Amino acid sequence: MRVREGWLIAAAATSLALAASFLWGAGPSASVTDASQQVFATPPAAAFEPADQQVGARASDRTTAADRGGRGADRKRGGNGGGTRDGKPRPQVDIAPALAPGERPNVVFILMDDFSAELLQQMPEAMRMKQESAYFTNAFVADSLCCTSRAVTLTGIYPHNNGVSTNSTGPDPANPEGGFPAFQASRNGTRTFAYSMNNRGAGYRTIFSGKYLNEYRPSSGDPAQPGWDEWNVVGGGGYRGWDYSMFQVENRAGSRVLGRTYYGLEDEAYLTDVLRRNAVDEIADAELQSEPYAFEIAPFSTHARSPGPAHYDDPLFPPAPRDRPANGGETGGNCGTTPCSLLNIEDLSGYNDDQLDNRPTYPDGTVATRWHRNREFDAERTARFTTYYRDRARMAQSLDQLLAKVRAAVGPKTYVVLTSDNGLHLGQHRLTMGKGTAYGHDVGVPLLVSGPGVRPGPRDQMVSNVDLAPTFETMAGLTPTADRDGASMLPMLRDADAPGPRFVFIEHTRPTPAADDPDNEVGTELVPSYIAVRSKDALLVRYDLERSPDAVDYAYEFYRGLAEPGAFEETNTYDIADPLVQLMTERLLQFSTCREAECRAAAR
Ligand SMILES: [Ca+2]
Ligand SMILES: [Ca+2]
Ligand SMILES: [Ca+2]
Ligand SMILES: [Ca+2]
Repeated sequence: MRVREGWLIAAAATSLALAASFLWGAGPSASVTDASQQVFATPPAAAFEPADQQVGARASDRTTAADRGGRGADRKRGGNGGGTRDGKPRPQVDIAPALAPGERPNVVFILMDDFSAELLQQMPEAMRMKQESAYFTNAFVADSLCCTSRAVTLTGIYPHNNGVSTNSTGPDPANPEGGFPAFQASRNGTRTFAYSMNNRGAGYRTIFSGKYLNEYRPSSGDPAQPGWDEWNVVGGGGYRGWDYSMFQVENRAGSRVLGRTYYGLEDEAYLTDVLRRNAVDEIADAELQSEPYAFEIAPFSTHARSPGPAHYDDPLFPPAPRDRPANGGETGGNCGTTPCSLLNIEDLSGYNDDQLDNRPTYPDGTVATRWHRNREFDAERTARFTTYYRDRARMAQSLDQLLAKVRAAVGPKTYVVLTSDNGLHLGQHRLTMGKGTAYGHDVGVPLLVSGPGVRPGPRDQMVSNVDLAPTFETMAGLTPTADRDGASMLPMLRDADAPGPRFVFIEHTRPTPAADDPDNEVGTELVPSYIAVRSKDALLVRYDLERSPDAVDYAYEFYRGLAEPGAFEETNTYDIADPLVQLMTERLLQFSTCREAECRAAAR
């Protein structure tokens, strides 16, 4: 077994860190208050190593053992957990300097997996990033299912327009309902933000690392995916954390095809760590190039492992070995900002909430059959969910270490965007582990953005992952392509008071069960198909309780007061006479068939 990682020698990465610390310690960002007045200063050429030295080092180091490159570079650059870039206090920055006209910034996009919002506060580096970022308190995903969400993120197009409704092909391979086959069947590969930034004159170098789309099962020699210059994508097995293959783009006889590298069971092959080392090396190299870059890093954490454990003692949510309890205890290990013992699942809003008053209702007021079980979780089940919660917080620490290294490696012309494809529930609403609902624990995600011209602080506009692709395009100076359903968030990043959407839309198709779907948790499978609209304070869901695709049985849930701290979807108060229900029903119907500008108008 050969482990290949670490593409840049430690010395080269260290010199870049020095250059970055020059910019942060004494650069133009030190006391900037007005974005419009600021442009970048060019760092002195002497701060960088000659570029040819970097390239040579990178090429020659490709096949050396694990620790030579990435890990060595990591260690020299401050160890795990981050902190300041060079040990000095951070400069007091009101706002990062804006770009000069025509300057093209870089974009690093970190997309976590099944990461529920409460985990963010366990991550010390994420909390530091939040201080320097625009952070959205109302960020949602268009569906809380991995593949559907990721297809929306890549394209800025809703499932009903991009053709990816679920994670899996489904019963008819000729008409795939989801997964990579559906993504491909609808020709989404050339509709991604990466394709746009690469091919529409902006000239970006585009890089992808980690988890791409469900049922993407590459083999060595397969053609590369359109739009991406570099590709470090995990094939099957990424959910276990170990024992997986990664595929890179290689040139073979003039063709861009995929080559495969296997990673085994050693501690250092832990996937989030491999992605961290890859990210450091890719960014160190890309920051030195004249062309701008867009880099999506998509770890599999904090998704549950699937199918079985890679090591016999791996828990369902497998943290890096260094973050686990030393003697298998419940409360030890590294949960980040608080001891693991303080994390208890019962403290999350809506845990074990009785569902009798949540049952959907028909417009005539009749109550429908509830769509899930209403069994109260006992002490044993609660203890198990608490164990999962703590292991997820432990898993989040390696994400945090990745984030720290990324933030240390990027220069001031680079946006860093941190979010997740969906959340997760573990006993809230008496739902056993899963996602897929329209409730906040599943569709609400963290969204932090730092970078040039971004004014730090909270944002309360209603934004969706459908808005990410057009945001990245406008960051690159492009007009979003005409087929986008979402809108750029860039004006809100620059000005917290910029007008933004008032509604986000969610659409979920109950998947045809597939045995190998990593999301086929019981708590996901029972969720009926629905469409939903969410405002700051209210949620309207229209379920189709008839499982057959040939018939419908619409019933509704409506919740308000959700803007209150700690509020959750507690009691269904759907009433067709309620003017807010009527307004949101109107929006929902507009959304159900909208395309492009119609979708953006419905959200305003
Ligand atoms: Ca996911
Ligand atoms: Ca390119
Ligand atoms: Ca139906
Ligand atoms: Ca209730």
